[in-house]
Amino acid sequence: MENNSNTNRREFLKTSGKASLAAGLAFTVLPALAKKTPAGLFDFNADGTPFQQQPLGYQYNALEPVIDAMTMEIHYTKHAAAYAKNLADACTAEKVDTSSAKLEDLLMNISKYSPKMRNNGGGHYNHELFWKSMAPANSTTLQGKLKDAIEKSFNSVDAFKTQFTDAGKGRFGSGWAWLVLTNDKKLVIGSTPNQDNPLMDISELKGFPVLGLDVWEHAYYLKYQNRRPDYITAWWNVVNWDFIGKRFESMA
Ligand code: MN3
Repeated sequence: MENNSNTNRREFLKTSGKASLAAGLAFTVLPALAKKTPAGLFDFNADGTPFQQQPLGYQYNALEPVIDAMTMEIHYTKHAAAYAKNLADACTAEKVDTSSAKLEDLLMNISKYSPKMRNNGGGHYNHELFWKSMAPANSTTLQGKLKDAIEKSFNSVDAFKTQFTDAGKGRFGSGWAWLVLTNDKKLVIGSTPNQDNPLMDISELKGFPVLGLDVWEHAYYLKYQNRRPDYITAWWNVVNWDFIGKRFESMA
């Protein structure tokens, strides 16, 4: 599987003008998904979130003081690891060949699978994106095309942050706040319940998830207890704008 995947990726990158960009990202651009995706619907050319949990790109304490080391460790080694394991179990039970399937394809067709697949496929994808979306406090800057697009869509970066923060605060119970690029290339903000995400065919909020924020209590309770708004306000300091900016540019 690894060999095939790497070979395909190398062959594709050889012919892709986006090679240098894609190589720096956790996902690359694969023609396979675009072919399988119905025209005009989620035609994002995005591939590649592995079905297996990937190594965390930093230490558990790297995001302190915004996110404490114990929260990071429990979140990564217990919660997120369980989603990956349960996703693997669901794939076995529902005969999804994870050596050839694309997780994004699965999510786009999630209505055809069990609630277990929905919860854990979403849970795994969301967390893999979440880890990569963060970096040590104030180590990156929102700039370039994403900043321009945000200012155009929401009038200002502050207004964008306010609207996104409100989406996270307003999500009742557990879920995620999202910045989404819609199929007609508009940036919108919304939220999803539980581990749903905007790629899912059952989701009210639809599009390519540019940025997602975990607002489950397990993401913040040890440090912030009931103060979800304080967690979100602090979280802006650890957003990895370098990663998110490239992720946006690869789709915009
Ligand atoms: Mn979580």
